[in-house]
Amino acid sequence: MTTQRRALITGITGQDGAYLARFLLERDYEVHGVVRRSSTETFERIVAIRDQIQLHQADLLDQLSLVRVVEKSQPHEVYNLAAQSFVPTSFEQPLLTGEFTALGVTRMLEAVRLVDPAIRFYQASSSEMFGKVQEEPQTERTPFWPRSPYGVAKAYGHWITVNYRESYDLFACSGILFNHESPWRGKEFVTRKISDAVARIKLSRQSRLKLGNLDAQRDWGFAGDYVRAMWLMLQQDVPDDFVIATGVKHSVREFCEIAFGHAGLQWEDHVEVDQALIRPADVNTLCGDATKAKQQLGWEPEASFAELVRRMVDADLERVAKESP
Ligand code: NDP
Ligand code: GDR
Repeated sequence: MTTQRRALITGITGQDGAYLARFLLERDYEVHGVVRRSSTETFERIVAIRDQIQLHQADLLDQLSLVRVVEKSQPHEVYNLAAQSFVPTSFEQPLLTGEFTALGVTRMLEAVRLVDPAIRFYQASSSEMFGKVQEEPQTERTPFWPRSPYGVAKAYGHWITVNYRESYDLFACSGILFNHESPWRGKEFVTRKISDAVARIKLSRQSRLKLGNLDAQRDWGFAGDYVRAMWLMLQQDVPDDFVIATGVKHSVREFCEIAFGHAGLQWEDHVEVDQALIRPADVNTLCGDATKAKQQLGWEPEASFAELVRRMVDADLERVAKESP
C-alpha cells in the first residue's frame, strides 16, 4: 500500500499557490498551506478548494511559526512560494523585501533541516535574478545581475538553497521561473493590469490606462504550466536547478495590442505613459532557454502567448460584467 503524499505550500493564497494546490489535489496529495494572519482574509483564489486543504497560520518573519507548521503538517514536499513578489514595492520597502524574500528562504530551509532533512524543498527563484542580461537566451549557467532589491533578494534565496543542498545534503531545488500569468495574477502586475483595464474600458467603467515602460520585453508563460514544472523537479532522483520559460519574448506594447484587439479596441486610443510608473532601474528584456527542463523533466509549456492574453481578457470581461457599475 502506498502512503498518501503530503505537501506544504507557503504562499498558497497567491497565484502560483492556488494553481499548485489544485495540481497536487488532482494527484491525491494531502495539501497543507501557510497563511499569515490578517484582519481581512485573502483567500479568494483558494475559496473553492478550502474544504480540501489544511491551512496553518505562520509568517516568513517568524522562525518558530515555520518550525511548528512543518512539525504539524509532516510534509514530504515543501514548496516555498511565499515572498514579497512585486518589484516596485521592493524599491519602496527594500529591507522588508530582504526579510521576506531573502531571509525567509533561510528560515524555511532551517525549519526543514531541523524537523526532517528528508523533506524535499522547492524554492521559487526568478528570472529577475538575470536583470541586466549577460547573454540571450538565459540558461542555468547565465551569470546573475539583478536590477532591483527584489532581484537581489531572490539571488540570495537561490544561493542559500544551493548552499543547503551542498552543505547538508538536502533535496533542495531552485526553479528559475520566467514571468507566468493567468486570470489569477495580482492586478498590480502589468499583464493583469492590462487585461483588467481592457475589460473595464470595454464595459465603460474606465477610459484610460496608465502604464510605464512599454518597451520592456518579457518571456510570458501560463502559470498552470509552470506549477507542473515545480512538482516535476521534486520527483527526480537528484535535486537540481532548472530554468522554466517559453523561449519567446514579447513587449508590453505587444501585450496591449493583442489584449485591446481581442476586445475590438485600439490600444493607442486608451493607453498613456506615466513617468511615475518607470522604475529606478528596469529589466529591459528577458528570454529563457528551458532546454534542460525539457530534456531532464520532460517539461514543455502548453499555452501560447496569444492564447494566454485572450484567456486573461475573457476572464476579466466575464468578471467585470458581473460587478455592479
Ligand atoms: P503572489 O504575490 O501572487 O503570492 C505571494 C504569496 O506570498 C501570497 O500567498 C502571500 O500571502 C505570501 N506571503 C507574502 N509575504 C509573506 C509572509 N511574510 N509570510 C507568509 N506568506 C507571505 O506571487 P506568485 O504566486 O506570482 O509567485 C509565487 C512565488 O514565485 C513568489 O516567491 C514569486 O516571487 C516567485 N516568482 C513568481 C513569478 C511569476 O511570474 N509569478 C516568476 C518567478 C518567481 P498574502 O496573500 O497574505 O499576501
Ligand atoms: P516583473 O513583472 O517586474 O517582470 O516581475 P511586472 O508585470 O510587474 O512588470 C513587467 C514589465 O512591465 C513593465 N511595465 C509595468 N509593470 C507594472 N507592474 N505596471 C505598469 O504599469 C507597467 N508598465 C510597464 C515593467 O517596467 C516591467 O519591465 C514579475 C513578478 O511576478 C516577480 O515576482 C517575478 O519574479 C518576475 O515577474 C519573473
